[in-house]
Amino acid sequence: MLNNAAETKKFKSGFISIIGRPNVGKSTFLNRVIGQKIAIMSDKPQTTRNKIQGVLTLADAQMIFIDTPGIHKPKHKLGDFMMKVAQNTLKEVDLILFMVNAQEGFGRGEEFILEKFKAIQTPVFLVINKIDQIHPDDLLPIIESYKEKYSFQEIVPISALEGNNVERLLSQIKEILPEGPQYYPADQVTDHPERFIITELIREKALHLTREEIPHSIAVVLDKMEHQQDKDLIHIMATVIVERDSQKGIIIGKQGSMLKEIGKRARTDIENLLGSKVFLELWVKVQKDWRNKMSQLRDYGFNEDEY
Ligand SMILES: Nc1nc2c(ncn2[C@@H]2O[C@H](COP(=O)(O)OP(=O)(O)OP(=O)(O)O)[C@@H](O)[C@H]2O)c(=O)[nH]1
Ligand SMILES: [Mg+2]
Repeated sequence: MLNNAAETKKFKSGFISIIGRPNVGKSTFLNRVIGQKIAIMSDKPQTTRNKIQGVLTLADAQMIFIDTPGIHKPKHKLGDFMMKVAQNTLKEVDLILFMVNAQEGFGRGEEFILEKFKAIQTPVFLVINKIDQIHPDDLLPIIESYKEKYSFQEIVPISALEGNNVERLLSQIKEILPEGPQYYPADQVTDHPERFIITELIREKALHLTREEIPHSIAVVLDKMEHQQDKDLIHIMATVIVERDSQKGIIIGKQGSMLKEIGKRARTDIENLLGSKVFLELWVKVQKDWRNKMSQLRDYGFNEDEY
């Protein structure tokens, strides 16, 4: 039997949870690593609601990243749910990436998260993101201040947006992963079905185009997805759920202009995702107080049992 280098080098794999306060850039990092948009991003806090796995397969390793909702103090049932999702992933992973924003100092939010780490054995890397936004001289003091707070296995400054140092972080991650199997086929980049990503892309456009009061009041449901062979396109029908009539008005916009713009932008992303022409039909519906009603949350894909 041949015993060449390739045979002696064992395959490594593992689960890596990305944890941090809202808006620090967790989803941006995930998309950058995967090289494809699987998690929506926005400048509004609490963009990510569900746990999203992104899979990176290399010749000698597979890394399964888990993007989580930003950790914060819950104000309503949806917030509770999001916190639970973030915390439950901590225990069972091989590595935690604790992401912070280089522009913001250490605060109560960070302290709250570090407290959670003390109860678990999982190694933690501190990832200082958005270094493109600070002067290089300011980096060392940030690193020093975090060193005192917790014994991180590594401290890695990056820019998820511009890609600085991301490769280095990946090789450090590979370093500490255990030997393990290839859990997913090499061409699979996420565990989430296309249907979920489609509704998320629509939600993202609504987030981007509307102001503060809207973002957390919406959910998107996919009503129909059908391949129309004769026209060689995919017909998608989806409903945007809001909490109040006034919000419905905002989402629809003047003579339907807002909804049209949301649809136009979402369609471009969905076409990229599916690699096909898409006809997107959007509807808007008011469902009062949906965020506090657990049964409705389930209808909209927030399934606690999965976590
Ligand atoms: N300048 C800069 N902006 C970044 C970087 N990474 C992310 N951002 C921006 O920060 C904002 C938040 O990014 P997200 O990836 O949605 O943040 P998140 O941590 O997933 O947020 P939640 O899902 O709400 O917890 C977006 O506007 C991003 O474009 C970075 O490295 N540099
Ligand atoms: Mg996110």
